[in-house]
Amino acid sequence: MLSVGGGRSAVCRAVIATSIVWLLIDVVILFYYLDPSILTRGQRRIDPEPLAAGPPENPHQKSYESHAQQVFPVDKETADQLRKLMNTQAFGPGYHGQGGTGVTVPEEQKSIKEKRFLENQFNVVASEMISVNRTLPDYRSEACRTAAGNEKTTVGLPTTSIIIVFHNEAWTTLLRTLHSVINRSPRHLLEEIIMIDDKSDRDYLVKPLDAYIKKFPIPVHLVHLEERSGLIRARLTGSGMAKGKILLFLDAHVEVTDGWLEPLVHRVADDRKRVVAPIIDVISDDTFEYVTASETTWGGFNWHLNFRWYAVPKRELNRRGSDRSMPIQTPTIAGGLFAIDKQFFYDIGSYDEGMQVWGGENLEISFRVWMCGGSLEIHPCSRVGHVFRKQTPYTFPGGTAKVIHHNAARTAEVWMDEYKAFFYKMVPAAKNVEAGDVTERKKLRETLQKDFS
Ligand SMILES: [Mn+2]
Repeated sequence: MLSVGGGRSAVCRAVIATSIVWLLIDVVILFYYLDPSILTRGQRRIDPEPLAAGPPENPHQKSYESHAQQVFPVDKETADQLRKLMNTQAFGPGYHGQGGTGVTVPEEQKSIKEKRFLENQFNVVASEMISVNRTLPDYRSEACRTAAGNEKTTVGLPTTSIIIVFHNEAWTTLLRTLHSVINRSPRHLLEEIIMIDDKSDRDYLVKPLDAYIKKFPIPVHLVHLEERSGLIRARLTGSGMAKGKILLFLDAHVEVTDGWLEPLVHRVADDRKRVVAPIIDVISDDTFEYVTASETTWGGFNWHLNFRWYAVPKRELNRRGSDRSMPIQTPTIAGGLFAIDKQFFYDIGSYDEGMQVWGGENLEISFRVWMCGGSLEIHPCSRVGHVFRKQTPYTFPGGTAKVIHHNAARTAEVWMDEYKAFFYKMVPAAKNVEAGDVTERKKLRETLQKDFS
């Protein structure tokens, strides 16, 4: 028995050592491709060589073992999971999608593609074919590039905490979000990235992700919520932890582009009552092609209290003049991505915690910002691509309509005075939905003493 046990443990040790070495090699390859020169502006590193087909044999397994455990202290199961994930994940050049191009999944993978589309309501197979470090062109207008060149230095500007909430996000889209932020943001403007896992039930988002984020060259914090909390409470958990002066909320399937962060930080730093969003470009949910959106679109809403994009009217274009680098003042923001001064965020009542899950909170904060003496802007010099989906992959407890009506009714009850009648006229079903207790929010409005007009 003893000798059998000893043999087994020797085999175990060998298996563990081999896994760790493979893992270490993967990590080395990964961070080789992660751009270290984040302080150099305007230079995009061109990846020099395609990925090697596989790691070479390593005769020094022993010495690597302790090193690997220091660099990447994970148990064997996590190491195995990570190795599998990294095999599905593209890092360098030689992969599809470089320069923001789209990919077509080969015919023989069509059925897998269609099946896996349901995982996140976008083409996961295409996402896996594209490098998490893929290159993107500089989409900024000439005016923006000139403005960036003339702008006073970014040294001395406040730091930003980026807050990303996710639930069952795909591994590659989540990583591409992180890699693009780290590759394309000046290090001295980034305080940290805070990730809030709104109780995902996918294993890879727990230990493997915990291990992976430790290797980034900036602090990345990851909190796994114990209960499904919804976007609002999850974001509030993130903002409560933030050490930066500016909060920047980001979606979990985005890619930021060159120079995206500086204009947002400048505007908020110049006036802490400005809430500033980038232009949200479109990453195709099918091919992952990066498609630029119009620079003259702003956020509005209809009387169903749905957020809508509209063409910027003449009066705002006239106010802005011919300068294409000047921010547009927008009635509402899409809510997925925006920067806000942390203190101002709390001064105006952060978010309405009576709202559920997701949806409608962007109109509530938009109304509140304008009514409390702030303003909302879309900055045409900051561009972030977002995977727009045709339908949500998530389930809403009690039904989507009920949640959306509940949230919208709270906005109407607290902030819209007699205009709320338009909403109830358009959405009669909302009358039968319990809006819940809005006393606190009404009190907040009274304190802030403003009117909806
Ligand atoms: Mn999204």
